[in-house]
Amino acid sequence: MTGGYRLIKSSVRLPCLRTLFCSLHTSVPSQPQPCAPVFYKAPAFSNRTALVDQHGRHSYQDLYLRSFALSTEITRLLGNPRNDVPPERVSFICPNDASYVVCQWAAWMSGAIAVPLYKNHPLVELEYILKDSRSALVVSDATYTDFIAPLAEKLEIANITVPSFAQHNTTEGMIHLEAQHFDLDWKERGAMIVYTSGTTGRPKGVLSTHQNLNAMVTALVDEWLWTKSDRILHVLPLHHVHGIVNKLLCPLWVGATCVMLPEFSPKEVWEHFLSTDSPSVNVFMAVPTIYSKLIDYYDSHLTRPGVKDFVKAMCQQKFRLMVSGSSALPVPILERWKEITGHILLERYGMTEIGMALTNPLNGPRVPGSVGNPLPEVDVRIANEIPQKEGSSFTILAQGNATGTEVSPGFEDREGELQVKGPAVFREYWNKPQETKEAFTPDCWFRTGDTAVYKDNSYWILGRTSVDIIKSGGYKISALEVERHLLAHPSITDVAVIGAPDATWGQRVSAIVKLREGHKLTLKELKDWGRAVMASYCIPAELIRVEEIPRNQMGKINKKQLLALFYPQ
Ligand code: MCA
Ligand code: AMP
Repeated sequence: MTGGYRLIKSSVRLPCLRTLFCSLHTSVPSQPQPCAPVFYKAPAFSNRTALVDQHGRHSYQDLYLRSFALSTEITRLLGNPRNDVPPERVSFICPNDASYVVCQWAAWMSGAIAVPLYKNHPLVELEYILKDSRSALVVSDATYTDFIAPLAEKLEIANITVPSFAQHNTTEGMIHLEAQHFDLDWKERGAMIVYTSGTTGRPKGVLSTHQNLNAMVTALVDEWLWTKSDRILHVLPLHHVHGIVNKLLCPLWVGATCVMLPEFSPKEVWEHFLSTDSPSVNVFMAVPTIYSKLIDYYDSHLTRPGVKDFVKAMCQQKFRLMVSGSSALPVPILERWKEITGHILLERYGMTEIGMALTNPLNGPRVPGSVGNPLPEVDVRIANEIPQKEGSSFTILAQGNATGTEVSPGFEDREGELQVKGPAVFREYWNKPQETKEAFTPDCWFRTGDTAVYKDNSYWILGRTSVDIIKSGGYKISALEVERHLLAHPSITDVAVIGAPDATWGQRVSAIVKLREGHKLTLKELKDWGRAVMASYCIPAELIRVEEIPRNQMGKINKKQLLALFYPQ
């Protein structure tokens, strides 16, 4: 079945959790299947704390049982999953708390593909994702029901409301596990669709299978030595791989604890870092912008002599690992963070389509500015495309895996496109066979679109091959997509969007616009207008008004020239 449900409003009543858990416990196969989802592991961790959020502590058992209760509601609507029927898409919208895990696990327990929606996206963006993914159902935490229900109704998509954890009450009851829920061929089954911007067209849904997720998680668990005594502080959005896989699925995989904040707040992060409560957080991961904002907060609040020493001592004593990724970590941020906390940030490189590919070592020297070497099971190469009459071929400059990299003779220190192969590489752009085909070389290497070089025994990311991809605060933003939105503004006749360099954000979205005759537009007016149509991080942070946007004879804009003109380095 692909969408088309009439709106069904219902509220999930949850059974007596302890009784349910006992009954489930015996029903789960003792031998987990290859690539089974993370919830298979939960019964083994039982009463351990899986998550701490604004509502309190949630054990693995709690999460498992609540997910199971929700999944029975989902399968009541969508039918039981089968190996011979493609999985439905279940979208969900939640705060950053335990309800997110419950929705994700429930979708998987129902054999569906989980499509996480971002709570701060405007409705038009959510509408695009619901339609593009052809979601059969949208599950909302009670906090978001009023927001999403009218959209679900308009699109004729069923909508279930899950009681929020804050108002959660349980009723007595008993559910028996349907054996077929656990008899699925998980390996090839679609698990998750995450939307990502590209150089052309609207955002694409990256479909990862359970095997892909399994590979992403196990590589990190093995490489960074996750154990169940770890406790990670989670501050990232939950519609991207960094927040979903690295910071949530990894701890849940090993029985560790995820301490989740509703959103990033420098003050609250520092409070956790400096708290003397036990058990304390010992792992942290973030995008460079977050480290930059934490440094700003430190500079304004924590630099008194005694406090400075306390900060350093606490960070050194408490943390075993602090990671940076999602965009290039400027060396000054790495150095300042080391000065403040005594920690050398571990920088790694990844992408929605492939999970993590390259990492500096957990133990061993971390090279500032470099992203280290391939993770286990990951093959990478640096290649240059040679266009042919038909198709193209590639010159291989360097190729490697976790055991080492070989540089082709004569190509030392030469830069090219980073390409990746391995079990974590996604299956397809959802419903976009042509885009999927174009994303791979004829010999099946995924083309990242990042320029890289291998030197001094390490990989270095030099930037994107396309100027139309902007990275701001760790978010990937399509300049062309922002231009498409801005051209719909009644005062704008022509526009070029570029990524202006920025010490805190990596890049800022800067819009160079030509206004209609007689029209005026301030940045504030543009931002206010933008909020209804774009995610907040896509809205231009700068507005430059020009008489004419320079174009060449072919009518093309040279964005590199525009950058040099407006943002000379
Ligand atoms: C917020 N604003 C931004 C961004 N975030 N502008 C540009 N870029 C951004 N990323 C704007 C807001 O609209 C607002 O504008 C102003 O900045 C302050 O907003 P606020 O919400 O207070 O900012 P914040 O809470 O400090 O957010 C900054 C942030 C956030 C925490 C760094 O952007 C964030 O969570 N980024 C992480 C993204 C991420 O997880 N990426 C992973 C994808 P105004 O004042 O005008 O209203 S990459 C990935 O997954 C791959 C696999 C990988 O390698 O990891
Ligand atoms: P996304 O497509 O949102 O998953 O973002 C993936 C992109 O983030 C990659 O293609 C890179 O351009 C960028 N990226 C991730 N980690 C790093 C890093 N450590 N250094 C430089 N760029 C990075």
